[in-house]
Amino acid sequence: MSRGPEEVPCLLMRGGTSKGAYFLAEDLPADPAERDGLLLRIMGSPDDRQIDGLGGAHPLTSKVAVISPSSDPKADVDYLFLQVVVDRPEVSDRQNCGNILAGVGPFAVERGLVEPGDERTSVRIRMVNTGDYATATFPTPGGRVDYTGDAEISGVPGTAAAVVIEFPPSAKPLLPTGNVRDVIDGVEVTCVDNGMPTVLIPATALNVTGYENPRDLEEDLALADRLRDIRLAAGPLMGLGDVSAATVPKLTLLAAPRDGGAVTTRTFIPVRCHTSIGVLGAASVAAGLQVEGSVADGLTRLIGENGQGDRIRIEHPTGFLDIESSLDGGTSGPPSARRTAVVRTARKIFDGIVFPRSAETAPI
Ligand code: NQM
Repeated sequence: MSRGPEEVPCLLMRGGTSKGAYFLAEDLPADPAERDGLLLRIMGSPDDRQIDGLGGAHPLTSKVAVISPSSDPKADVDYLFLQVVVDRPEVSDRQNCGNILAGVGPFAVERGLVEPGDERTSVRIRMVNTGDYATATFPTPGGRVDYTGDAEISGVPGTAAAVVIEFPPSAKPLLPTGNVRDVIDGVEVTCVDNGMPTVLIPATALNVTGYENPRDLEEDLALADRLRDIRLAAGPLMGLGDVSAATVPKLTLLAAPRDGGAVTTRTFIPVRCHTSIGVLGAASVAAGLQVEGSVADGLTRLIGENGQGDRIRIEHPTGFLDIESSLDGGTSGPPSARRTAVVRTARKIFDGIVFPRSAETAPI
């Protein structure tokens, strides 16, 4: 069947607790501005409801993965993550996404970029946004991706096949400001980056408990002002420059755990409050909890104390996310991540051709 110039092959997938449109890079324009314009029209942005596109009217369901064979000998595929802003005509490549990452390995097998194993397949992924790497391993009995299984993740109903993701240590500093604590806008924070630049803030420092539901927190306009000011000031301190149009750094409010985990979190991404927590966001929180003297001191019940080994359970609004995380250093030099791993699930929802809204009639 011949296709029109703007009819694009697309796989719609749930990756962890997010949902996104997955594309082969060769099916999108090579020019980033042209590509982003097309993606806005595919996802239905800008529009609060994204009614005319694939997007789900929330940052967690307005995501895109662009995947191609990798020329890097350390990787099988390159994964570029793009956040399509719901209500503004913006597409950002300034953050990575560890939830959408969960679908990248299965997508690579579905599209023939990686030869599947008979039982399981491991796909080595270069995450283009950050230059970091990940390896995803998932079941492929008989050479086909099997999405069914008994792994359960908070925030997704039912069970599915486990996608085990391992992150080798990043070359970037874990504490991007060089400090264990910084005072920003009068508040003591810890800025950490274990895959996602994140500002850790004790919830009570911003006059909330940290146990509120995300909607109530989003409606707190005084809180929104404080978070915006802290974020804008944290960006340059973390080496990210002007972050006024970026979706990083994220801001995570911390409170003492209530359900057997290491800490309770409410994460702003960066305006909407996450209904759970991002994977790399959780990896950054887990690392931050282990840094001696961080603002998490006194709020966390850490591993070892509850026999979890290096598994750190991060509580969030809809349950918990377990991260395997351990650090090196700390006493002799700056701390760095030794190992980070997580179990996610993913599911192929729809494979087909997406028809973008026409450039003539789109509101951009
Ligand atoms: O931190 C949301 C998500 C994410 C990102 C966000 C993510 C991560 O839950 O790795 O997964 O922080 O914008 O999909």
